[in-house]
Amino acid sequence: MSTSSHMETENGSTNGVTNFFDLQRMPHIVEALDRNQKIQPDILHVIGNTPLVKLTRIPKDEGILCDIYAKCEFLNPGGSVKDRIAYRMVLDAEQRGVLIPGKSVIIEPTSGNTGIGLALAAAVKGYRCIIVLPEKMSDEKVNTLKALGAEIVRTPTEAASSDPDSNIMVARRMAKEIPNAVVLDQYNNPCNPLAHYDGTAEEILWSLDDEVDMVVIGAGTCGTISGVAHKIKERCPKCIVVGVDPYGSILAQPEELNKSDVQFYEVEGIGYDFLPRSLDRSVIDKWVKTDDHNSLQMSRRLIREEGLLCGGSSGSAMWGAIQAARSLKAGQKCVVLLPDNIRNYMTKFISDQWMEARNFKKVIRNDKVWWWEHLVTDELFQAVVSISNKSTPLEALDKLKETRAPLLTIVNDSGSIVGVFTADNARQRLANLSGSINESLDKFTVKKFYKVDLMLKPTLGQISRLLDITPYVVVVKSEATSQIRKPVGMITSNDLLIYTAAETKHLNGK
Ligand code: P1T
Repeated sequence: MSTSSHMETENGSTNGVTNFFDLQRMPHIVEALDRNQKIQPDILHVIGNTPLVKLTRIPKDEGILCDIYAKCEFLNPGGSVKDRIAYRMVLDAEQRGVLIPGKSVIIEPTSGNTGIGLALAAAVKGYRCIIVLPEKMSDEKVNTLKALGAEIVRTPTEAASSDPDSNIMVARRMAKEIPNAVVLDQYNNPCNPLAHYDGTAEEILWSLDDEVDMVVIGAGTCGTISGVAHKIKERCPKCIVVGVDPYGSILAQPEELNKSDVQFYEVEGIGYDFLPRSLDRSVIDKWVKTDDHNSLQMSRRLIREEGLLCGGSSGSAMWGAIQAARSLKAGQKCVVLLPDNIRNYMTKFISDQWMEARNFKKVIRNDKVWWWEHLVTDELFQAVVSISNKSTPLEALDKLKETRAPLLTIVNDSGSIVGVFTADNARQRLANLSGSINESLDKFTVKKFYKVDLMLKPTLGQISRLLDITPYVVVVKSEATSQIRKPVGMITSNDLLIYTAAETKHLNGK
């Protein structure tokens, strides 16, 4: 194995500069700041030089006095800001002889976009590329990665970064096992902030003639914010640098680190449960915490009101910008960075039903059908068959066969639902992922499924909207005093149609 020195040693620097953030003294690649070149030698040369676009409607609606400009990183060829660092890390590793075309295998733990950037470079340059990403990340990212020829390894979302099952640890383990593997390691590679110090920040400064009062940037590896901030502080020392960090992450308040603060959130790409080396907190003046609801609604507004086809973390950054920019006066300039593209989320926050299912948006009203506002009753749903999470996949298959049930609900010792077993998912695991029937039931458990809680009085309209995006809805009953959610039934389109047709006949007196 040959591994990038960034990963294994403290000496993570290019050309012998040993201080991670001594960016001024590192070798620079600053592109000519124009778009006039008629022909590009390959798609990688198109990375960067993204437009800075003035926002016209949202700042005005929000009563913001200053000008807000969007740095449109979603227009990069791979669809995100992370194309910049992926290409830069590859160029640097090639120059140092760590990556050898036709021989080295690139392996990277990522939330997907760095993976897409690396897979893009690997496709053009002819490397084998293996991307390790948590289950949380969208299928759209996975399909893009596959189309670029990358191999995919998924890891459990709930695994802490230090767990052996996390994407970071799995990538490290694979790099030891696969000959000629290289982990470029965005968390510990100075080319991550350097790409933004040389590229993103230079472009912002050039666009605004070095007059920037505030920059607002979402924090993941923190390479973007740290690299941009280092350059901007040199040239524009009065500029306020604002970091945006989701609730559930510890980047904004590591000193108050508390395990229970690390929680699930939907927005992809920002927030961590550890401090990456590519974070320099000393150049960040202020932090804003964001939640999914505000972030994703803001992404939808950026698309709908400004025509910017961006992703979820763009909404987080914009929501953070609106909070922070209230302190700026008319004539001042605030830049907000929009990291990725709508493409990554077509079946996620771009879908109204997906937003409604998570209470990020109100369920639409539909006055054309009489049953829309009716409550779910037990005549509507079919009974479910449950199995213990201690069962084996073979026992689950036997139960499916014996009961002819469409699915099984999987419960823990308290009878609370932990997932669903379906023939479709089992077949996919065995056929597509080389799974084995001798693995644990956990590997065959569908954890992303839609459920409604009878205690919250779901309506038939709500069920109908869910059935637009899932073949079945599980009905649970929660106990007021505990976290226990007992599965009591399931509803398919068939159930809803039969129930409403019967009721219609009844209402018509037939
Ligand atoms: O990593 P950083 O420079 O802090 O950028 C944060 C970020 C914001 N928004 C989106 C959509 C992102 O994908 C990211 C970072 N992404 C990765 C770390 C990754 O592996 O793709």
